[in-house]
Amino acid sequence: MTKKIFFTIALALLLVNSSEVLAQATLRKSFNLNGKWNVIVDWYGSGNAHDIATQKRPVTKTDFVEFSFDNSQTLYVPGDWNSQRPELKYYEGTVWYKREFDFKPQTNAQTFLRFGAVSYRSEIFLNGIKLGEHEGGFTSFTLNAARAIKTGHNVLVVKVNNERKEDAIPARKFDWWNYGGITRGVWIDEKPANHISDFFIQLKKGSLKELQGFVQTSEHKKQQVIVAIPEAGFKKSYTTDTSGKVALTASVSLKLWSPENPKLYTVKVYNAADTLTDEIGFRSIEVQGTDILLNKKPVFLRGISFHEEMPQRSGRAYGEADARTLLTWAKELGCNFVRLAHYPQSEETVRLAEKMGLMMWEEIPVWQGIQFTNPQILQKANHMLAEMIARDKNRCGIVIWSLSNETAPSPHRNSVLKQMASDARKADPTRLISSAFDHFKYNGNQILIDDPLSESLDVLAANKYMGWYAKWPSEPGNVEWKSNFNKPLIISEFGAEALYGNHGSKDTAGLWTEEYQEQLYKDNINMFNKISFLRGVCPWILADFKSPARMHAQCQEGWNRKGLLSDKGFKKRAWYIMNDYYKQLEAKPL
Ligand code: GCB
Repeated sequence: MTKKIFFTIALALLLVNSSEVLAQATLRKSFNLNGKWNVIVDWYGSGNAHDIATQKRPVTKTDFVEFSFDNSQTLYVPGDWNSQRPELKYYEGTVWYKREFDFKPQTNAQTFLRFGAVSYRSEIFLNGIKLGEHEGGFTSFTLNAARAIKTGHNVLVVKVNNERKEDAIPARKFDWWNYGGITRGVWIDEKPANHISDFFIQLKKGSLKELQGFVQTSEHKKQQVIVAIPEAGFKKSYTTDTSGKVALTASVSLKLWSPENPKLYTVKVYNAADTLTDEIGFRSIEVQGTDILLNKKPVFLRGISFHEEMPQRSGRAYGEADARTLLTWAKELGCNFVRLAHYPQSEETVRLAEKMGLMMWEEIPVWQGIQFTNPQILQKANHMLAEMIARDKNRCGIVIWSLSNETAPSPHRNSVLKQMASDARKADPTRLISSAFDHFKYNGNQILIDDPLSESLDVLAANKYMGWYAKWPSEPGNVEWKSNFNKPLIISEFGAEALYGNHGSKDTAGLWTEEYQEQLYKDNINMFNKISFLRGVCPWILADFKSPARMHAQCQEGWNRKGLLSDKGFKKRAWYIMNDYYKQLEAKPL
């Protein structure tokens, strides 16, 4: 890569500001720009950014202006375009979005534009001025709008592109629908010039009393900041250094958050000009040998994975109502843990899961086929990781950050992921780090975990489809798992496809039937019961989900059928097997 290209990329990534992502709608008063936006579908990618962003109109008869929002079609924001208009169902390309709004900036305030997620690339123009670009379809980002916002009428134009590319994350091939669009909310945040631009407050790893974190102010000067948890009688003043940052340390006595008692406290962080208020829980999460300890007690993660998709609507899930549906299913299944697959999901999902007492695994979409030999990949992946941690670091429900899913060991892959593990630990020393593996060694009926990345992880995670993609080497109960590392293991995926209502034999003649899936769940549970270092299970997946990679004519038709629930939310037979297993686990804690 030439120096010039490197710096162009670095600049593009720097145009967005991850640290300001923290200030979500719940923390300060924001003005949302959700609702109907005008759109131009740019089928051949021939739209001219300048003309569209400035809304250039022809003045003379020979002025050549083709793309116009005047009388254009509309799409809802938040919303994927695929489920809103039939002709966009499979669309992969560019759509230009426009929203006009009236605005009166507060005196002495700084104005920021915040996007919950735009899939996958975006360029943002306010009143014809380009504010920045962003790459990555599932993380929040913020842009300083000060140089473009006006008192009165404003025009916001966003170019959105969701083409799959080799050097993207995820790359060209993935097993879910490539929903495009402004898929989460858009907000304007107003902040005093000297505001709290970021803060982190959690319990120190392994401690039930010591706080760890920091407060950062936007003005880089020495100043006083205060952290208060009124219900716990805690209030402490800190002095920042000349960069406006101070490390938080304090001893506190708090009721701990747990799935049984998901206690959240109102926390206030303020300086002379600004106050942020959040609901935050406190718990410790650590690993000791092969145990995962939550608040110092061994815990077994009874999990389920889901995509950010409402199967009954064949579209992305939005907002709290959809999150509640998905998470209520997870609770009904008997879960205390969810894997947010395969990317950071909405802030509403994360906040609600925590309130409902669900621990979370959150991951970035480093999913198979990633170009690890490409020197830009580490930078892109790390940027996504940083944005994920920036938004969710105060959510105690999140216990694991995951770096990747099913990446084949190789020198490049090992070094990129190792670096990411170390960067994630620096950004957040309080949580556990994992990565889902699918490469193992076999020896007779033995499955060995020897992936060299394991050294850098706290929790090992195996995606293993015994009975579906992998043949049983012996009776399920005789399969032996071994690990070269003294660390806890989560089976982060297993399962089989079954078309709801398709009945037949439970042996291989009955592939795609509920009975085959049900037997496969029984067999896998039989195997799990023999793994001494198993500390969590996470079936793939809560509900059938849409994937153009799945085209079996009778059984799939664009759906991955590994759901325990059908595309209409009906329970398949395997649901009840998993539900019984979780009830048994809950009845006899570790
Ligand atoms: C996997 C992937 C997941 C797929 C699943 C499947 O290993 O992690 O994204 O959807 O298998 O159904 O094959």
